Amino acid sequence: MNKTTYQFPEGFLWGGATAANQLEGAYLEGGKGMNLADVMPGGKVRLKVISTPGFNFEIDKEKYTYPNHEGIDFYHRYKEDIALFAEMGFKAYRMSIAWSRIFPNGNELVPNEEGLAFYDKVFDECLKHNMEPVVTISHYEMPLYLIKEYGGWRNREVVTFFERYATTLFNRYKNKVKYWLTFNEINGAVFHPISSLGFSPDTEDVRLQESFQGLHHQFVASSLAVKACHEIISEGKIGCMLICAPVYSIDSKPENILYAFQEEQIFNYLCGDVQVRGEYPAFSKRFFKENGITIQMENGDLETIKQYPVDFISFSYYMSRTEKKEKTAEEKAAGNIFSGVKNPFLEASDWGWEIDPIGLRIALNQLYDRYRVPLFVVENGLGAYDNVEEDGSINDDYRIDYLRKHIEAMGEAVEDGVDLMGYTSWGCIDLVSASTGEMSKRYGFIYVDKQDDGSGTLERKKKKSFYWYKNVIASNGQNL
Ligand code: BGP
Repeated sequence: MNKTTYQFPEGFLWGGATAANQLEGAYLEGGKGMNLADVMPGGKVRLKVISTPGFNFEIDKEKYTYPNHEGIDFYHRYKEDIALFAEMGFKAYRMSIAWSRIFPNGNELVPNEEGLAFYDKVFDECLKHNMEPVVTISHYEMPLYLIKEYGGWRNREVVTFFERYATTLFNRYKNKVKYWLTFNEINGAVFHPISSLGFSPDTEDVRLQESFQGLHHQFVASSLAVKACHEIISEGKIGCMLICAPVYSIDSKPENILYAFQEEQIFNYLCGDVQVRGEYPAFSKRFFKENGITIQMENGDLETIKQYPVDFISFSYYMSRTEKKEKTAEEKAAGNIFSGVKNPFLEASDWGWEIDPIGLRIALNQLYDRYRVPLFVVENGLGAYDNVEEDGSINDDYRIDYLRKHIEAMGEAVEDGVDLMGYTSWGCIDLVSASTGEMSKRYGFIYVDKQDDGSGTLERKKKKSFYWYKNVIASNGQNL
C-alpha cells in the first residue's frame, strides 16, 4: 500500500534539467562553432532524420525551420530563468555545456575564452542562489566539424578531443561544479547513432557494428574523464547517464519473458556494466558474435575501463517498455527512442509515451540491486500541449498528476532501500523538443511564449505546476 508522506534524504537534490542545444539559442554568437543540433530541422522531418541513414548535415533554410538556432534565448536570459528556478527553491540545476562553444571545431588545442566565460556567468548565477550545477558534458550536440571531417565517434581520435574538452572544463570550473555527467543517455546510441555518436550509418546492416564501436570509444573517453575529474576536482563526483526503461514481457509465455529479459540486458545493463562494474558483461560476447559485431580495441582500453568506473548512475525515466518476441507493425507502441508493443494497462501521453510511475520504482530497485552505487533521476516529465487561459493562467493539472505519481514512486523506492541522490525533472522551463524540434511539446513549470512556427515574445509565465513544485521542494517531498 502506498504511504501518504515520504522521507527523502536530507540534502536531496531537487531541481530541474535542460540541455544547451534545446534552450540556449545564440547559435552563432560568442565564437561558438556549428554543432549537430544546429543542422537538425524541426517538425516531423526531424523524427525521420533521427532514424534514417544518409542524413547530410547541411542546413536548408528554404525548406525547414531550425528551432535550436534561437531556442528560448537562454543565452541572453539566463539570469531571469535561473532566478525563476531559485524562486521554486531548486537545490540543483542540471544543464549541459555546448562542446562547440568551448572548442568550436572540436579539435583545437586552445579553447574559446568567450564560451568558457559564458558558463562561468551561468554557474556564478546558480551558486548565488545556492543551487548546485549538475553538468552534462555531452548532450546531443557534437561539433559539426568532428562529424564531417572525422566521422563522429566512429573515429578513435575523437577520444583525445573529448578528453581535452572534459579536462578543460574540470580545470576551469573546479571551484564551481562538483557534479558531472559524461554522455547523455549513452545506451540510446544504438537506436539513434546520429544524435549520440554523430554519424548516420549508410545502411541498416552496419548500424549495430558501427554503434558499438562508437560506444566503445565513448566508454574509453568516459573513463578518461572520470580519471581527470578525480585528479582535478577534490570533491568531484562524476556519473554516467542512461535512458532507463524496465522491459516487461507482454505475457507469461517463456519465449516472450526471455526476449524481454535479453532486451533489458543489452539495452539497460550493457552500458551500465561497462561504466560502473568496469567490464563488458558476460552476455555481450554471444550478442556481439550473433550480430557480427567486432570491436576494435587498443591495448590498455579494458584496463582503463576497469580502473575508472563512475561514482554514481544518473538516468532519465519517461516510460517502461513492453515486449513480445514476434510483433506486427500494428502492435508497436510509440516511444522515446525505443518502442515495444502497447501495454494494455497503461495510458499514454499525446505523443504515445506510456505513463508508468510503478516502472520508475522498479527501475530504481533494479539499478540499485545490480550496482550498489547512488542513483540520480536527472530526467522525468510529461510532454503536453499547454493552454494559456484568457487571464494568462496555465492550469497544467495533468503535469502535476504525472510528476506527483513519479515522485511517490521514488519515495517508495527510497523506502525499499535505494540510495537516491536527487531528482531533476526534465525541461523545467519550456524548451525545444529533442525528438520533434518543436515547442508545442512542453514540459516546463515555466511557460515560454514561443510557437512551432517561431513566433512569440519569449515571455516567461509561471504555470500552476510552478507553485506546486515549489511546495514539494520546500517540504522535501512531503507535500505532494
Ligand atoms: C530525452 C533527452 C532530452 C529530452 C527528453 C524529452 O531523451 O535526453 O534531451 O528532450 O528526452 O524528449 P522530447 O524532447 O523528444 O520530448
